Parts: sequence; C-alpha cells; structure tokens
Amino acid sequence: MFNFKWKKLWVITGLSLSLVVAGCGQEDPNDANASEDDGQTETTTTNVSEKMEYTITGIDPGAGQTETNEKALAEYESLAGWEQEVSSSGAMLTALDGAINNEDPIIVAAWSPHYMFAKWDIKYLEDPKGVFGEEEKIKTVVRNGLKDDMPNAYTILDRLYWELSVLEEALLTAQEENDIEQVAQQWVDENSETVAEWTEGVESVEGTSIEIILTPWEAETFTTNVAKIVLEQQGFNVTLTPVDPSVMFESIATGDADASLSPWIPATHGALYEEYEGQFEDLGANLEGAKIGLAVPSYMDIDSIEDLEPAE
Ligand code: PBE
Repeated sequence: MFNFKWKKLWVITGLSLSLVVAGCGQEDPNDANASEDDGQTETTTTNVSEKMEYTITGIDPGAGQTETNEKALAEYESLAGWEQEVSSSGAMLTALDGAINNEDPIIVAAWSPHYMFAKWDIKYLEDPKGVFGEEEKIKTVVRNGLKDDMPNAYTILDRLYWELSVLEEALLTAQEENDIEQVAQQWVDENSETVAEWTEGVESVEGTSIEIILTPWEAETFTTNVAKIVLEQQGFNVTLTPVDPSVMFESIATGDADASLSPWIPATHGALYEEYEGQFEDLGANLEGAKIGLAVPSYMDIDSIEDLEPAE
C-alpha cells in the first residue's frame, strides 16, 4: 500500500525517482542498492526487467518492425536473453492499456504517427546503437510503367503529401470515432484547397481501374483512403488491398498492383526496399518525421534500451 502511494505520487507530480527518494531521506538516490528497502524496489531496472519477464510486447509477425526488434534483441547486451512476444498491434495496444491502468512496467513496439502517443503518457527509449534509425519517411511507390499507362493517376500519386501534425490529428479523430474511412472523407471535404493542388491540370478519366496496396496500420489506412477518394473524384475505379509489407513490395515489383503509400524507409522496410530496388518507382515521401522504436510508460524510471538488464 505504502509503495503504491509513493509510486502514485511520483506519477502525479512528475517528480523523478531521485527526487522522491531524496524526499524520503535516502542518502544516495543514484545508488540502485540504496533503494532496496525504501519501498522503491520495483523501480530499480533489474526488477523492472524481471517484472516484464524479459519480454518486449511486439506486434504483427509480418510487420517490418518485428524484424527490427529482433535486431535490437541481438545487438543490445542489455537485451540478452530477452524475447519478443509477437501477436498483433491491437493486442499490443490492449496490453499497453492494461499495464498503464495497473501502473505495471511494460515495453512495447511503438511507432509514430500513431494515436498511442496522444492517448497514453509514453516515451521512446533512447537507442544509442541506432538500430531503429532516426527519422523514417513514408514513401509513395508505383509499379514501373505506371507513368506511361496512367499519367493522370501518376501525377496525383506523386503529389500526395501530409504534414506530420495533420496526420496525427486525423488519427486521433479516427481513434475516437472508430472509423478511418469516414475521417478520410471528412479530411478531403475540409481540405479542398490541398486536393485542388494535387489534381490541378490533371484530366479526369472514365472508370480506369487502379489497385493500391496498403499495410494494415492506421496512418497508411488514412492516407491510402484519402488517395482513393481523390482518385475516385477524378473518375478512377480504385481497389484497396491490405497486405503484409513483404507482399506489398512483391506486388508492386511484379506489376500485380499499381501503387502503395505504405513503405517506411529506411529502418522499417529498408531491407525489402533494397531487395526489390529497380523493380518499382519511388515517388518520394508522402510523410516525413515518422519513427519507430521501443517505448515504455513515462512513469517507468528508464530512458534508454541500455537501462534494461539482461536475463542471465
Ligand atoms: N509499423 C507501422 C509498420 C509500418 C507502419 C511500424 C507498425 C511495420 O512495422 O511494418
């Protein structure tokens, strides 16, 4: 009970652990051993790592980030003997919500833009080895030959671009309303000037079919649905197909699908990008300032992946 209250106070006031410990009259707040009997035992990193059962709560097996997490497990000594629990991003978000409600420690695969950073007070752990890279760009790619076959669609796809803040706001609204397609429609209605810039000088077509491949995460679902609406306004008949990242690159490379707004480059899907390079056309970023990494609730007193403890 006592422990719980102190933990609560620490969270509510936003005080650092060392300040709380200092307030308790501890001599050396920086010495992890000093906190052994002061009611803060569970916040020392060893115990936090053990309490998390040396497990990262991951997402979908096919996600690019699942592989990047494995790289982190292999490269960080602090993660020796750790495992990644793979399931789905929905399951990860449920686990994160549950842990935060109980103020339990948890470490999750996180990325932005995503509403998780608006909904919960969480922070990325520093990644001194740079496994997760710095900034990610979300790119628009099209199949080779699209420029000649569908110059009008090509021009529009080439122009699609969103500011990070715009996307974050849309994703939060979509989370509250639980309907990304509707929020995409609303966004198109409210941003007719931007849409007019994207379609300026582009001739309409009559029912030309185009297939856009997307990966099943919120940001891509929003931008791809906006693209669909804009292309439909120009007379295209648009099919959206959700797939795993590896299938996305393969479909564009073989010409089965026409375009995608979903590749995250360089860290998340960089290996796939290189594997298929030359077999698709890169139209540049549709969003900049994206990021992936490992995140923890802000009440956890660790800041870096290296603050974790190996399982041995
Ligand atoms: N993500 C979100 C995806 C790309 C976008 C980071 C979860 C992935 O890992 O493939």
